[in-house]
Amino acid sequence: MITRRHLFAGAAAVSASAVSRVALAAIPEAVEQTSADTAAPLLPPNGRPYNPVVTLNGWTCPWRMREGVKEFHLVAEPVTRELAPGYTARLWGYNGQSPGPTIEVVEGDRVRIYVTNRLPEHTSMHWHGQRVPNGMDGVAGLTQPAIQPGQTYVYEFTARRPGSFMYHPHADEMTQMAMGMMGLWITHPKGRHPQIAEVQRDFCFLMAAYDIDPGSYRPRVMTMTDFNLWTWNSRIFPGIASLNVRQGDRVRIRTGNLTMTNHPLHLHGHEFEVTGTDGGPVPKSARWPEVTTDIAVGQMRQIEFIADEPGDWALHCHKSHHTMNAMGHQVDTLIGADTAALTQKIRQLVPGYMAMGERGMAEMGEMQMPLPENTAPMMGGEGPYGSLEMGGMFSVLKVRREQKPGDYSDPGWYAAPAGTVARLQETHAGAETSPHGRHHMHHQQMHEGKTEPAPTEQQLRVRKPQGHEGH
Ligand SMILES: [Cu+2]
Repeated sequence: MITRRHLFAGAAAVSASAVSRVALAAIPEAVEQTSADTAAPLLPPNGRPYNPVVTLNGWTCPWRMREGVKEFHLVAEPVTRELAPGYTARLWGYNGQSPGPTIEVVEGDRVRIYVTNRLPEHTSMHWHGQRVPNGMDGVAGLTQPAIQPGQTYVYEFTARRPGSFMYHPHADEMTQMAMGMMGLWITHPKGRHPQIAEVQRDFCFLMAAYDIDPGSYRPRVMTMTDFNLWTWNSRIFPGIASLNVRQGDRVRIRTGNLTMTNHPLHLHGHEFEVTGTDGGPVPKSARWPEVTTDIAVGQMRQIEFIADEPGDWALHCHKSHHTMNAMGHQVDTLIGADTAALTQKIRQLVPGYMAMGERGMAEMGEMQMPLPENTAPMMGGEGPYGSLEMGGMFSVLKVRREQKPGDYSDPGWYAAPAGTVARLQETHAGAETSPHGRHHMHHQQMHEGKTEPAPTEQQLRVRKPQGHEGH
């Protein structure tokens, strides 16, 4: 799905006569991606060797090696991004996608990046976290003039420090980041590095938030805090690719936060360490085990762990509103309210009206309510045991013994060995749904340390008047 195109081939804004043939040849062609699928890791065709990353629902930008310099071409432009199957947004991004392609280089590489502006307003490019000459820092007005529509600017520097970085505009930032303009930059270490481990799987994604009204396509850029779409690489669950690994792999996950709030990233089933930030590798003596690490606005974190527990393990933001999709936060809590009479009245005015959540919100996950065109259910995602009732910043780490080295394909759902899945406690027919029956079972187990046969209805009826704490 990667297509190549010549820079000025389709750009009517620039007249061919204004640019000499020599100048045209000097600019590498821009490579465009039209798919939101996770691309296979890009094995370096030249230059120093490295172990490439996998960008979730993204791809790595190919480069041209020219006289020892790695040349990339990024085109800032309006894009159509699939947020989840059947749900698209009109964003701004680079080379056909939001986020833009991941740039991967090696410590010590000389890098030249052409940035072409095809937006309706000016932009610039900032290389977040990197050591660069001041004039390459990309702050419009401070270190360079803004890149006007139709213009191409060239940035050139040496990637001095290995690590996980980002790129994003530093011009009308509020609009341009709210529209999805961002990308990852990975500088791999040159040879072995004392603080950077060799890993078998290296995943990366950026956190971005959007405010898109259900049924519409464009983000509201004035929103400051009340976003309704919490994305990883401009994807929402169940549209976010799973992280598929082989049991025993050392796994690295690099992520950066370009939203307006912090995200506590939580992994199930394993302990990890934060091995690096956008400031560089964390010394081994300064690492400690975690299962959740908070990622503040403008920060990057890289976490590492040994994936030694087979299964389907949730990886998600621990803010529960960030694992939901487009929802109205003005919805009143109706748990315990009898909404039937109200619903009847409103239905006379609005046919098909449904009151939300009188037993909690879980029913919303299962409900097949007609949705407006182009939106996602607030929460959903079918798993092997039913709806996950999740959305937003949620994915699954799939650890499999059979997963081949270098195979990133989705192995499907985990087939748990018999006897290892939480199960329904069989009770006497009818007792299962009785609060008195449940209470009685629990009480008996606590005292006798073993499971007794469920009490009969007759026994329950006899015992009930004597009472157990408040019944
Ligand atoms: Cu979050």
